[in-house]
Amino acid sequence: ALTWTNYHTLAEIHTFLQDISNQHKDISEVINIGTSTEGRTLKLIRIGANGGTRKKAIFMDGAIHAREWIAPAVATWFVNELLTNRNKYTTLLSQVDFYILPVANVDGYEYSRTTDRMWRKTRSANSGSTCRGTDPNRNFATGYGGPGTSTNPCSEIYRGTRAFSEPETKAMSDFINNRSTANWIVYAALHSYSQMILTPWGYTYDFPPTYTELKNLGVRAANALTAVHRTSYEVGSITEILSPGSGGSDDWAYGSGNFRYSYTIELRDTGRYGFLLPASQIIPTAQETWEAVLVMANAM
Ligand code: 0X9
Ligand code: ZN
Repeated sequence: ALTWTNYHTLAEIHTFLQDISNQHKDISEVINIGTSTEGRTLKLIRIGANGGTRKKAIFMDGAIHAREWIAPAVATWFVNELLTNRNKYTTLLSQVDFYILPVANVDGYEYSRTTDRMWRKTRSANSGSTCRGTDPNRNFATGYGGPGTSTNPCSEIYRGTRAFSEPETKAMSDFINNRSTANWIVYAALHSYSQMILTPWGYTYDFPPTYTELKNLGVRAANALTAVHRTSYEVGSITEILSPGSGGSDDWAYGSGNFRYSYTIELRDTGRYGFLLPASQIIPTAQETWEAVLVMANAM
C-alpha cells in the first residue's frame, strides 16, 4: 500500500492503483487512457459497483501541473478511502462511478521529482525553441488562446500550437467524449495552492449560464471542507476571484457540455509553503477535501 506521510513517485502511484484495484476487482478497474510525450502511461481508476448503462459519474484530474504534488497525494488518498472503507460507501458506489486520474501530467511530474522541483508544464519539445513544455491547463479547447495564455514556448502559461496538441490533454478529452457508459455530472480538477473552489469561466469575465447552481454547490462543498479542520476556502468564478486563464480542463468540461458541474479545487496552503507543502499536511488536506468531494458526489 501507499503511505500518506510522504510524496510518491509515478511508479509507486501506478503500482498502488493496480494493487488496490486487484484487491477490489468487483468494484474497480484501472484504465490506461493514453500515452504521454515521453511514453508514460496515463492511468486512471474507475471505482463504482456495476451499474446500468450511463451511470452517473464524477471525473477528477490531479497533477495537470507537475509541481503540485499535493494533488496526486490527495487523489490517491480518495482511492484508498473509497476502497478500504467501501462498506461506508455502498449506496454512493451503487449510484456513482468515480473516475480518478491522480497524475495527468506524468512526464512533468517525474521531471519535478527528479530534476526541477518547480516544473509546471508538460515535457514536449517546441520547434524553434530550446524551452520545453506546454501548460496543459491552457491546452483544452474551450476558450483556447484567450486571456491568461502565452504564445511564447518559454512561458509557464504557453498554450501549445493548438488545442489538444499535448497527448495528455488529448487522451483526457477523448476518454471523456467516448465513454458512453458514463453520464458525466461533476468534474473536479485538483491543483495547488490557494484554498479556493473555482467555477468557470476562466476564459472570460462573463458568468456561465448556471453560475448560481455552480456557486451554491461550491459553497456547500467548501463549508463541509472547513468543518473538518477549520481551513478557510474562498468560492467563486476563476476570473472573479483568481485571474483569467483560458483553455483549462475545468472550462472545457463545462463548456463542451460533458459535465453539469465543473470545479478546480486549489488545495492547501495560501502561500506559507506553497507548492512545497510539507508531507505532514497530506492527510489533513485529504480528509477535509474528501468532505467537499462527498458533497459534490451526493448532489448528483
Ligand atoms: O492557472 C491555473 O491553471 C490554475 N492555478 S495554478 O496556480 N494551479 O496554476 C487555476 C485554474 C483555474 N481554471 C482556469 N484557469 N481555467
Ligand atoms: Zn495548477
